[in-house]
Amino acid sequence: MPAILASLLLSFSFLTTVSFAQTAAPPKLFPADPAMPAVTLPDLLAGATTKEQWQSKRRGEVLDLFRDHVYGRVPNTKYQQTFKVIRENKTALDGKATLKEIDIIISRSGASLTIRMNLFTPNAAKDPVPAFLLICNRGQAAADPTRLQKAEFWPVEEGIARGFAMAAFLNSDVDPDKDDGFKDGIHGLLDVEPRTDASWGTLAAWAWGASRCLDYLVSDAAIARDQVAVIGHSRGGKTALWAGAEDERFALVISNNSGCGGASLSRRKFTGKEQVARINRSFPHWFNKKYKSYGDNENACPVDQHMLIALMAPRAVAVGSAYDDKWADPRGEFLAIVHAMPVFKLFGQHDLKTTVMPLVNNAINSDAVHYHIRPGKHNLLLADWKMYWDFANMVFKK
Ligand code: GTR
Repeated sequence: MPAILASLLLSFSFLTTVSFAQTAAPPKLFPADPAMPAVTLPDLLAGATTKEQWQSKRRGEVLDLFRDHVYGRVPNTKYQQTFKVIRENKTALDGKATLKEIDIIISRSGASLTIRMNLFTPNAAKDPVPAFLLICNRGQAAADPTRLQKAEFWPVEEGIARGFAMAAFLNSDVDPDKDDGFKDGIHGLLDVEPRTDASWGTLAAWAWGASRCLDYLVSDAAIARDQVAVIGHSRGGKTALWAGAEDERFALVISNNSGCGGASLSRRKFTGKEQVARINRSFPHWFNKKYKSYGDNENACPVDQHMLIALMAPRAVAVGSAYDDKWADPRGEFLAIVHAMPVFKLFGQHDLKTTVMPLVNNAINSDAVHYHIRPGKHNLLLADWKMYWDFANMVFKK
């Protein structure tokens, strides 16, 4: 039976059983929903009542639906992959870290593409450490390995101080963020067969790139290979979710302010939030061709984004919203988690125990699921990272 979003109606009640860490900021609730049509979500479980049924059947069906209707399929083209450590500095960050600059080279038929990944690991660590891989959609300045430019977008110094490895790559290395008919980037290298309605778009290409970085990370002795998190903001957050869906080696998947086509439920339609028609107009290359048919026709799509969150189970997933980021629909991001919980529960994990958003500046954590909303604008800030690091410590039992 389709799940009705009753919670849309009671989003303002005070029945909070939420456990949160109160901060100095005055308690503030996210405002009530604007008027919108009733929302009925597609059925997530489709009769699956055990984790075995989910894993052996329903998970694959849902993954295929997302491939065919939203993000697209990676071609089966054969390629070679090599890693080259271009530079290594064992005394980076005043001796606190080792920096490796790694080229991940993908080649086919004499042509190649290089993804540069920068990786800082803490020198104080005796054992392999959890790693955070940032999909950086803001260019080199936001993920600067020289640390001459220190952006909150990639707070390496703080991450290292907390004992994490911090890695980043530029999405543009994998596929430039432009609508060029899929001629450049990895599409130019691997799209050998004619493209179809289901062929991969640019978000899927970036997600694939994250997996190539993971191929390296799991081979590095400084990294705990079963504790790698993938994190992205906005278009990078959409990408992180799809990377986590496609590649179950990611132990923690973090979507920051990912909005439409990311964590936010597409069927929640109101003026002031980005919707499927608009995102396809603005960014025609991000999704597959089929997804275009769901602009102003969301109910015809066999999936909604709660099903994407559910694909992470039983691994950990974190979603962060910003109060002023109405365009991304923070409540839609929260409700996607709420409606993904039935799958986490199949694995014996605890429920969120609420359908009410936490107060601003607060987080809700269950065994494998985290949500927070912070004040301010659309951005990935140190405040967000701190929430994700705290959650990672819970998940990885540090
Ligand atoms: C916005 C876009 C979003 C989001 C964001 C970003 O303009 O509407 O879907 O991806 O850009 O990546 O910064």
